[in-house]
Amino acid sequence: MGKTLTYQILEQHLLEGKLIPGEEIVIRIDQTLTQDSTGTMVYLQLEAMDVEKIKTELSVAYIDHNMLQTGYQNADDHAFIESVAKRHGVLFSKPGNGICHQLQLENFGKPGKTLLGSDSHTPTCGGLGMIAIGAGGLDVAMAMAKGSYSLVAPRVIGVHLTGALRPWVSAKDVILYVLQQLSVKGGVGAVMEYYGPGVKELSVTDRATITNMGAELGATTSVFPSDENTLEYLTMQSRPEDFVPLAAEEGAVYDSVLEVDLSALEPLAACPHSPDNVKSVRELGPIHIDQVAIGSCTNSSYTDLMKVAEILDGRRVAENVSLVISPGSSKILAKLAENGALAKMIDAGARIIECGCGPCIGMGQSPRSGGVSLRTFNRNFKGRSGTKDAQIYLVSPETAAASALAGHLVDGRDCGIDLSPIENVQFAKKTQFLVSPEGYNKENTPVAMGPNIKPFPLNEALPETLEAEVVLRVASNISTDEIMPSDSRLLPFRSNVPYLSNFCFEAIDPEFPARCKAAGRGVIVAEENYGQGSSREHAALAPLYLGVRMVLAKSFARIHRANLINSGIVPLVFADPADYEKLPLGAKLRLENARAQIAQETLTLKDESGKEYKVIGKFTPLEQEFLLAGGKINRMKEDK
Ligand code: MIC
Ligand code: SF4
Repeated sequence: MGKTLTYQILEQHLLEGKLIPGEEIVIRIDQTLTQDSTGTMVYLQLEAMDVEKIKTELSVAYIDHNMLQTGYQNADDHAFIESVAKRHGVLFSKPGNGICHQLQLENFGKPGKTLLGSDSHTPTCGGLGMIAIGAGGLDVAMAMAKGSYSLVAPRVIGVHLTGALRPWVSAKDVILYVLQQLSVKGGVGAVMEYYGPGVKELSVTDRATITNMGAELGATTSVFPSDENTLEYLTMQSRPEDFVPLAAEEGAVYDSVLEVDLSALEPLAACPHSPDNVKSVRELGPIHIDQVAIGSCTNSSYTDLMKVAEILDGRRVAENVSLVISPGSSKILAKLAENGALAKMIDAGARIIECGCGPCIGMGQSPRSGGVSLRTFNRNFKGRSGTKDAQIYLVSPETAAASALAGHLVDGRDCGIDLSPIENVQFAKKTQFLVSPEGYNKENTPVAMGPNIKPFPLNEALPETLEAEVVLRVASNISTDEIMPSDSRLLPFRSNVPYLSNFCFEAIDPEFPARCKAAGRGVIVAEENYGQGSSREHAALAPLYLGVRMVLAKSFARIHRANLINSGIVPLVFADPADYEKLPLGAKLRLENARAQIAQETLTLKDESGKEYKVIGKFTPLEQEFLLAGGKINRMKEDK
C-alpha cells in the first residue's frame, strides 16, 4: 500500500507518537510565520518562555494586518514585534512588504518542509508541497522555542483532479466547488491532498489559492505534489535550488476521495454569509454591486493581478462601482508598475491600496450600508467587512474584474472579452523590506513595550469542582470573527485583551461581557463547528478574561479547540446533541471531581437539580496536563 504525500512528510518529521489517524503525534517544525494581529501575543509568550535563540530553521515575523496607523497603537505593536524578533533570531518583514502567506510562498517555502503559522491561512504554502499548518499564537511560540508541535494525526481526504480549467474558470472556482461539496466543516480532522492528472494543469499560485481556502473547510491543511510546475515557480522566484520533487506513492490509499473534473467547472460565488454557500454566477444573475475588492492572501498573485489588468485594459469601471486592488507583495506591485499593468488598472478607475490584508480584515474599505461587495477573498462572515449589513460575495479575480466593468455580477464568459495566457516573468530576490536578526540579541536589544501592550491573561489551575453558569447560547458555525470581532476599530487593541474583551460577542449579544462578569465563572453552549475561521487566540483569551471556564458544543473547529485548551478553558462535546436544548441561559453547571474526570473519555456534568448530562472530553495526555494546570503557560511554569 503506497503512502500519501501527507504521511510521507509527517513521517520524515515525526518526533513522538504513532502515525495512525486520531493518535496524538509530535512533529518537527522547520519554519514558522507570524503576522502582527496574532503576533503580539506570540512574542509576549515567547518572552515569557525565556528562550535564548529559536530552534527552527527559519522564523519570520510579518507585519501585514494592522496597517492603518490611525493612532500610536499599531505602530507600537510593530516596534514591539521587531524588537522581540531581533532578540530571538527571527527575520522581520516590515509593513509594506505584503501579505505573510504570499511572501512565504514567494521567498521561503520549500517542498517537503513543515511550517507552523499563527494564522489560519498558513496552509497556502501547501501549494508548494509543504505541510503548512495554522495554529494559535502560543503553539507557534512553543514551536519557535522547541522546534516541535503536537497534533492529532489527520485523516487524508484525496481530491482527484482530472481535466483542465476552461477560460474564465479559475483556481478559486475549484476551491469554491470543493466547499460546496464538503461544507465549512467537511475538512475537520483531515488533510486535503490533491492528486491526479489535473494537478499539472494548475500553477503553484493556482494551487496556493486552493490550499489557502482549504482553511474554510476546517481542514488541518491542504497539500499539492511538487512537480515541474513547482520548479518553474521556484525558478521564477530565483531559487530553483529549493526544488524537491514530491508526490504520493503509487497506490496511495485515501480515507475518502472527492472527484473533481476541472473541465466541468464554471464560475462560482460564495454568497452571504458563509464560504460554503456556493452558487454558480450564471444562476445568481446580474446582482447589482457597489464595490469590488481584489486582493488578499487567496488571490493577489502576479498572475491573478495580470489577468485583472488585461480585463480592465482600455475599459472603464462602472459608475456605480468602487474597485479596490491590493497587491499581495511589494515584488508584485513593483512588477506591475514596471510592465505597465498598474497604469492599466488606474486608467480603468481602480483604487490601489497598500500591499497587505486591508479590506479582508475590515481595515478600511468597508462597504456602504446594505452594500453589495464582490471580493476575491476567502471569508464572508457577517460583519467581517466592517459593515454589519453588507452582503459579501466571494469570487475569482476574473469574475471580480468583469463584474466591476459591468456594474453587476457577471459570468466573464458572457462579456465578450478574450483572455490570453499570462507569461511567466523573473523576480529577483529582494530584501529591502527585511530586517535580519543578525548581530542582535537579548543583551543589545531591549523589548519595545508601548503603553497599549498589556500582559495576556492566565487561568487558574482546574479546581476539584468546576462550577459555572451558562452565559451564552449560540447556533452552529460561530466564527472567531463573531467571538472576538476584528476591524479597524478593534485591531489596534490586539495586545490589550482587557480592553478587547468589552467587545466579545458584540454582534451576537452586547450584554455578554457584563453577564460574564456578573456570573463569575461562565460556560458557553453552542451547536456545531464552534470557533471556525481565524486562528486568533483572542477568541479564547477574551472569554477567559471575562471568566469563561467551559464551552459545551456539538462539535469544535480544530484551531479554536486547541486555543481553548491552551488557555485552560475546557471544551466538551455533548454525548447527546439533544441536551443542547436543555441548558437555558443562567443554568448552573457543576463538574465534580473535575481533576479526575478530565482523564475520562466521557464526563458527567450536573445542573442545580442534580440532573446529569454526559459530555465527551477525549483529551490527549498533553491536553489533560494543560487543562489541569489551567493552560499551557501555567504548565510550563510548573517545570521551572
Ligand atoms: C483572518 O483571515 O481571519 C485573519 C485575520 O488573518 C486571522 C488572524 C487574526 O485574526 O489575526 C486568521 O486567519 O487566523
Ligand atoms: Fe490577511 Fe485576509 Fe489572508 Fe487573513 S485571510 S491573512 S486577513 S489577507
